[in-house]
Amino acid sequence: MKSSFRFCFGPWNIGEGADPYGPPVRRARPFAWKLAQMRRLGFQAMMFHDDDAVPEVDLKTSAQVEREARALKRRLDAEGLVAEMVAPRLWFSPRTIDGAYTSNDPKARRYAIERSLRAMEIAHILGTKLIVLWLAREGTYLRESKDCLRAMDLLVDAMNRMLAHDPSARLAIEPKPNEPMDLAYLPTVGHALALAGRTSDPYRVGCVVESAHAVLAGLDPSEEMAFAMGFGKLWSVHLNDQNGLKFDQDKPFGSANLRSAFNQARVLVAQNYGARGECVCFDVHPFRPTKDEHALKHLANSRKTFLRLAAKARTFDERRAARLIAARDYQDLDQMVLEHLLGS
Ligand code: GLO
Ligand code: MG
Repeated sequence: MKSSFRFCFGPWNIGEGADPYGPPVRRARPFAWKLAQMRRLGFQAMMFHDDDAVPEVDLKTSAQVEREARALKRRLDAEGLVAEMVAPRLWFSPRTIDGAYTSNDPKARRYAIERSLRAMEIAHILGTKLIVLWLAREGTYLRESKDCLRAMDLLVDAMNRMLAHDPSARLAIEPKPNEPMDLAYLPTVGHALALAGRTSDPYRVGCVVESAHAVLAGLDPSEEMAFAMGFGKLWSVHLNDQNGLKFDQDKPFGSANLRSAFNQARVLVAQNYGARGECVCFDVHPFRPTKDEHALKHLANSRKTFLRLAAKARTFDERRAARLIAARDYQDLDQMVLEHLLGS
């Protein structure tokens, strides 16, 4: 199916199925293989952690990092692909066990900022201005261990350093309420945008909304997207699904709640998402029992479901819906949505 959307995923979305209770269950695919699948699956862009782009980035000199990032850019160009964003992976290092920008240890905080500036260099070479900040360990297991007011100051300081480092870069905060931490500091779009307002250049600090993260916060993903759009700040989406308040499931888009997925597609279509170059990214993982030979289906299926739901959004009878709303006939409005999704 042809579409005007630019679709995107990250190398970590073709995973091997390890979880806290068991080892990998599928073979590890080299990066080149993942790259080669993209166009065939109808994807045009790739998301990168800094160390997806330059493995073991902490162990390399600036010159090495630059050389490897340039080589990757040539590979992307050759495949006709673009880099959507680069995200500093601040949560793997032994130095950030107790957090990165908000760690109580000044050495850890310094490392986090230096590493983020490096990630920005990589982004610059890969030709993207979007830096995604998923603040994985900026939170606590026990609230008494950190001071929230101070944590906000530290987050603002870190972002200001990044904004000053590259005046053309934009920071997209990816809010999430929990996992890996019990309690995260920026759990929702509202928190992220409020903090953006305290930075030195609020216009360059926005959001990426992940469906599952909104569900984990007890919120409606399409409303989180709309809220960010209301500020001109929905710069990316991580579409996926989540069956209630469980571990972070990253299910295929629409898998748990088709109606919620429809509402997400509907708000994106209605607001012409993508017209300013935004990508439709899927942050999805295969179910653990998935066999090797089926290990790309979650991506292809998420894309297919999104396109089907975008078409449903376009064919939704808005005039009839408006009449039912005017008559306050929400019973039939509800049924109209269900029948539209069920098809004839
Ligand atoms: C985890 C996040 C993660 C980020 C990725 C980019 O819950 O969704 O997948 O999107 O690391 O920063
Ligand atoms: Mg995500």
